[in-house]
Parts: sequence; C-alpha cells; structure tokens
Amino acid sequence: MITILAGGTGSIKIIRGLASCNSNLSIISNIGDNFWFNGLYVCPDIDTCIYGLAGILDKNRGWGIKNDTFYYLNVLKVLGEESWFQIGDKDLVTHIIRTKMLSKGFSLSEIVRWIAFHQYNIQNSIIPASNVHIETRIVTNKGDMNIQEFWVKNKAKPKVLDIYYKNSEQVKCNKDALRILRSSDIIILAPANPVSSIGPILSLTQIKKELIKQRDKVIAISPIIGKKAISGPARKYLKAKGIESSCYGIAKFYSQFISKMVIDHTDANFSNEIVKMGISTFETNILMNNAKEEKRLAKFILKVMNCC
Ligand code: FO1
Repeated sequence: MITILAGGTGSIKIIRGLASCNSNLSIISNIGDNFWFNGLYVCPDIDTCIYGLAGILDKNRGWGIKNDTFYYLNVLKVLGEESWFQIGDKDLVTHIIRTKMLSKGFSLSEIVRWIAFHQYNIQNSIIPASNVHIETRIVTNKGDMNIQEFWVKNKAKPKVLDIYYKNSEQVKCNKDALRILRSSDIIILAPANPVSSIGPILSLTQIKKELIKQRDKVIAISPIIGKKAISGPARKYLKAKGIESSCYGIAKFYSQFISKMVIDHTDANFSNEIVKMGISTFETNILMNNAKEEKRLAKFILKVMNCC
C-alpha cells in the first residue's frame, strides 16, 4: 500500500501518476487551506485531488473544474457580495453538498468519501488529515489572515512575518490517517509547499510522531528546482519560516521524517550535503508537464522504493 501526503496544485500531478501505476494508493490531504466563504465550507486541496483523479480538474489553473462557468459569482459581484474567491457554478455544487452534510453531522472524512466515491467513482481513499478544522494563518504587515485571504484576496502582496496553524495543537488527527500510515509500505511527501501544504499535516502531533517512527519508509519529492518553487508562493512562506529555498533546505526541514529524497538532476550538487543528514538522494527530471511525465516520475519513485 502507498500513501501520499499532499496539498493541491503542486501534488495532483504525482497523485495522478501514482494512481495510474498502482491502484492501492491513499491520499492524506492538507486541510489548512479549508475556509468558510459565503456560508459554504470550501476545501480546495481535497477538491483538487477529487477533480484531478476524476479527470475534470482545470489543469491550466490547477484548481476548480474545467470548462466551469461563473454565473452565480458574477451575480454576487453585481449585488456587492463577496466574490474574490472564484468558485465556479459546477464547483459550487461540491461546496453546497459538503456544507449540507456537515450541518447534518457527517464528519469531513465521511463527506469526502461520499463525494469522491458516489459522485465521481474514485476508488482511492482520500483522507482529510483531521476531521476538525485547522487553519493556516499568515501573519503579515497588513494583519493576521487566513491563507486564502492572503493568497487570493490580497494577491500575496503583504509582507509575510510568520505562518502558523490555528488549532492544530489541540486537534486530533483523523484516525484513518494513522491507520493508513501504519499499514503503508511506502509513504510519499508530495512535491508541494512544505509550509502551506505539507506543514499543516505535520503540525498534527500524532501524524508527526508516526512519520518519525516510519522514517525508513518515507520519501519526499523536492518541490524546488535550483532556488525556484515548481509552483505556488513557496519562497515567501519558506523565508518567513527560515527555511532555505533549495532542495537542501527542504531536506533539512523534513530530516526527522524522511530517509529518501528525489531531487532534480540539475540539483545533483546538493546531494552530498543531503546524504550527510542520513537521507539518500535520487536524481531525475522532477518536472511533470503531461500525463507521460507524471507516470514516468511515479514509476521512478516506485522503483527507488523497490515497489515495481
Ligand atoms: N486560487 C486563486 O488564486 N484564485 C481563486 O479565485 C481560487 C478559487 C478557488 C476555488 C476553488 C478551489 O478549490 C480552489 C481555488 N483556488 C483559487 C486555489 C486555492 O486558493 C489554492 O491554490 C489552494 O488553496 C492551495 O493549496
């Protein structure tokens, strides 16, 4: 069994690649970017995973449903209501169903399972890291805001002073996440933002402890090539957390949990320093621009882990 810890946009490519090679794949999803918008509970990373596996993700944007329309949002805009977060008309259905089920007392895991399996026939388990709301908060020179307010509403312009995960210390992780980590042969950290995508999952003490125990089975894929993030605003977040923006910086941040790391072949010069932390490195082209490249990288990882 293979488990991947994942965020959204940066993770879905390798998730698709792995799912195309191995059906026994479970995903533990970030929940730190979940938030309430116009009375609806929105879970962007979970939805990116569902839409990506269902083959309906808008691949250009990396979120939402392809060919979606924004009629309802435009009406909200005309009426002067909040419309800065672009939820499409088809995407809206997911948020309405989820919010309705939450109000009836279903847990987030149950809801995700229902939507993924019954609406989209996805066979993989998608497990929210916790069933309790935790929130990635960005402390900036313009105030303390949730990650969507920072990234989308304020276009990532304010100066980032700190990042924290509200509620995560008190909250228990999803018991299914622990069960799946314990029974996995391989645990993969997706090439996602270590602070905003993987960080909220690691902030859950029980998951962190389990990964430390399972270190031999854990492999990370670098989300950085040279000094640049493959996608998203990694640099600002890494800087605020004092993490060097390079595969070495990421390896150091993950060193308690990982025994192996896949880095880009152009970053081979970092290998010696990473190996000194007890982490074996494997070099290849880590960019995934199409389905063939997603599958190629997935196969590379499975081979490194002696899984195919
Ligand atoms: N990202 C944007 O930059 N602008 C948007 O208006 C936006 C809307 C949106 C709607 C649904 C959804 O699932 C994701 C959406 N995202 C949008 C992506 C999201 O803000 C982030 O990329 C993820 O939270 C990062 O993990």
